[in-house]
Amino acid sequence: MEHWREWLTKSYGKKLKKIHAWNAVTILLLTITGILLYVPAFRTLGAIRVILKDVHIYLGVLSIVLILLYIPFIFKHLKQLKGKLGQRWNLGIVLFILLGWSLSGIVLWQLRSFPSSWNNAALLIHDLFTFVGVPYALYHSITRSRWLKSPARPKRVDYPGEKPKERSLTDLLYTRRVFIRWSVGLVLLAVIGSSFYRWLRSNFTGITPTLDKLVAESGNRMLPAPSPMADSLIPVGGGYQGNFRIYTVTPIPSFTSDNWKFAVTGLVDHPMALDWQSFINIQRKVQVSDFHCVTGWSVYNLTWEGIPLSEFLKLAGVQKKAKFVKFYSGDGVYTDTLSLEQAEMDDVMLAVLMDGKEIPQDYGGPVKLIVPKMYAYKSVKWLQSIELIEEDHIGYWEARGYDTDAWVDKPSV
Ligand SMILES: Nc1nc2c(c(=O)[nH]1)N[C@H]1C(S)=C(S)[C@@H](COP(=O)(O)O)O[C@H]1N2
Ligand SMILES: [Mo]
Repeated sequence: MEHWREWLTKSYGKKLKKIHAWNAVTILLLTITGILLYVPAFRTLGAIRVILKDVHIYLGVLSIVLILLYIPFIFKHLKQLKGKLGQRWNLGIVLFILLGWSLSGIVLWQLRSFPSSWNNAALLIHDLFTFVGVPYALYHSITRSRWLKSPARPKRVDYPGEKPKERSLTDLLYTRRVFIRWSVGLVLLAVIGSSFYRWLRSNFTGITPTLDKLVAESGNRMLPAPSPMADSLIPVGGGYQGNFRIYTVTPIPSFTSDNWKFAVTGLVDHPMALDWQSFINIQRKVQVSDFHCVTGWSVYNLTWEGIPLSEFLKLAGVQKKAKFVKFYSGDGVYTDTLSLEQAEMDDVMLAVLMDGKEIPQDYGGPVKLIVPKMYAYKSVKWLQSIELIEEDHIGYWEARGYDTDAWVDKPSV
């Protein structure tokens, strides 16, 4: 309350200054939390990530509040900047960037309230604005910081009849300033440019590694290779659209058909331990589905070929007591669970082929669990065993704050 009264009595100029200062701090904190969330190496931060995401969202809301606080001043501010073309441009660019960040941020925050086909566009815009906005903000704040501005440029006075000095202090200062501006610009370009380049490459297909290349470079050696069914070969989905971001919480494991085993254990009548050959001898099926990560990116129209989980459950003979299915990754760390009812959905699949090719090691091959109706943290990569259990198990990300409810679209009740 006190704050508001204080705010209302402030002069126009002081209010603007205050908004500017708050905005600067908010953007700085958003940048730091955003970078920590974006860089894959920091995924091992676990529970901290979930907190970071919340903090990032709160900061984003704060920055939207700041924009709203600024709106009443916009015309007065523009009038004040009359004739100052550079500053007007700056204001326009800043507002544009803030708007892009906010709108795409809201979609990412409320992912489920928007069509899932918006995910990628929102993330793309959010990333793009970050790659442009963060260097802009850094450049803006470094080149305008006080140590670059002072000592103020002394006014040049020309006396009639006197020759101006060859190189005055003013000139030196000026060149120093120009020099520093250029260096700041170049350093920013070098540091941010390389990740921007990588981001561009991975988002605008054509230059991204093709599936063939990924398969060829895969560290897995699974022999014999499963031969794709006709629908897989085409592939019926028409080829997947979008890009995976490679996520892992451990070093990426590799497998050969010699050391790979698949186990079905727990509350089943026939526990199973299969080698690769017996695994791929089981009848597979082909399905087309989308893959949605809860962080906002999606891959569409994937043609998966694999064994329906329900088929496996039938083979193993689920006992009455079993209520949940627990999935273990061959990385030794990642796990997740589905209720028995969810596990029996007909599109839950133990996939071995993607668009007719072996699933690359990076994407979770040789066997990746696919749960199309749920966010992809349910889709355990390098799946190596399943266990039928009575009590619920809390999965890797759920234990770190992810929603246990991973439905992409809430099932209608
Ligand atoms: N073993 C394991 N499986 C995992 C994960 C992981 O870190 N380790 N990440 C999950 C999440 S959050 C997503 S979005 C997808 C990502 O799959 P991709 O790396 O093939 O893009 O895998 C899921 N399965
Ligand atoms: Mo994810």
